[in-house]
Amino acid sequence: MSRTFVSAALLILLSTPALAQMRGEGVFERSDLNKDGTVTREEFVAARADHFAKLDRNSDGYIDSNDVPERLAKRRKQKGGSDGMAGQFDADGDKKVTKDEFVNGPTKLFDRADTDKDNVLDATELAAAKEAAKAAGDNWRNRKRQ
Ligand SMILES: [Ca+2]
Ligand SMILES: [Ca+2]
Ligand SMILES: [Ca+2]
Repeated sequence: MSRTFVSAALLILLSTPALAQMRGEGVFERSDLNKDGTVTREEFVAARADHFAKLDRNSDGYIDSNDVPERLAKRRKQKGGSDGMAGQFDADGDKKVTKDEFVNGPTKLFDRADTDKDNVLDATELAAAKEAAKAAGDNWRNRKRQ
């Protein structure tokens, strides 16, 4: 009974958009702006502007530690990451990520998914990326359980 409750609670937690975003799930679906089933690099970058607005939870024009839920920040530290967004996107090192820095930032997620390097994620590549994100999530869940 309590075990079921815990699993259900965990499932809800893991389905929250913020957590899903951190794992890269759903990012590409949302990036397919013209809904043709593929995501070009242009679409991916354009979708970031929208993505930024969601991450900037207090709408002050920056993504900084105030916008990162504490439990996510902790999880990143445990994984040996730096202070989250700052490391990857903070081009001028002021610990804040502006919209410009975010939109023009590295596209690691895209690069990793674009296995044939043609700057377009086709259906096969999108499916593979989704599987990889799911596997990463499962790994994390399994580790938590041990
Ligand atoms: Ca598209
Ligand atoms: Ca900055
Ligand atoms: Ca490709």
